[in-house]
Amino acid sequence: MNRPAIMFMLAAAVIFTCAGCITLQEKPQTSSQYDINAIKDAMRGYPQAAKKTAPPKAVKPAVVSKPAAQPVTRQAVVPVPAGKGLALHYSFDRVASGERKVADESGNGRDGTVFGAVLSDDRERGKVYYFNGVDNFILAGKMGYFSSGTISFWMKAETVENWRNPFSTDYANWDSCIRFEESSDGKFCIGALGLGAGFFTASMKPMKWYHVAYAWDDKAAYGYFDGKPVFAVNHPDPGSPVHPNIPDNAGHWKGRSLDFRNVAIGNGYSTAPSRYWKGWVDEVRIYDKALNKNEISKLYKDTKK
Ligand SMILES: [Ca+2]
Repeated sequence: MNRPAIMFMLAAAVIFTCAGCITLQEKPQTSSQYDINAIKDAMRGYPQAAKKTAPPKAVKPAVVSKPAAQPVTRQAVVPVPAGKGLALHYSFDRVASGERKVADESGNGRDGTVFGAVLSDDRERGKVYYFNGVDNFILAGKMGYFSSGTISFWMKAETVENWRNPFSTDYANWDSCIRFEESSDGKFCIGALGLGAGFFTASMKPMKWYHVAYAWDDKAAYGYFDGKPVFAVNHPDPGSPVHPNIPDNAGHWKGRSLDFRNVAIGNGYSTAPSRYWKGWVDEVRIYDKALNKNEISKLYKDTKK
């Protein structure tokens, strides 16, 4: 074969290869087989996950708004007795140790750091934090691995719209988290790859306080809304896929979901402004055990104002 012929074949091979790449990248993704485990995220087809090549690192915020003033009405922190399973507790009613801090009342010293969120007086609940839906959040940071646990908080949305997150266990780090999420049609759901997910409600309203709790043990995950159980789902088979557009199996993602690398209130998934909570959050708790139905009911009643 002469030299020009070889050059022509090499050029043709390069063109063919590149065309293959383009075809692969642009091939429509399908998500038809998905069910409750990928729930809302399957419906929107995970466009971010499909496009990304590697998840970005959690971003350390560079811009810090003026801190909220410490109100004189707040009380000194009195840690709860040990042994109650509380790993973190922010009532926002107590004075913290430093500027831009919120007090952890669990006794574990996990005071949060405030990034722009504003301490506010709520007509119903007293001291709560307001998040502006652009860049406000509170970081509790790294908390380690929770083989079983419960996340509980009160929330009030100023607007109910896609896809704002009041809480995440891994600030702005894409799928590597347990996160809670609202959508414009009034649904409120959880994203927790490898654990099991569900809808808390399909009729969420703005300017209304709701209590949310999500618990998990070694077998299943449980959702509660305003103190009542609303879903229970077994953890998916560790070898099963989590989503057509997301690599790695359920076992991999379960490990990611249970490792609380950077707990954040007021944000989830990414730093897109649409991911920040617009509204209020109060009485955040994380337990290192799965509270049962009766304990969740009591927690709801005890923290309802
Ligand atoms: Ca409060």
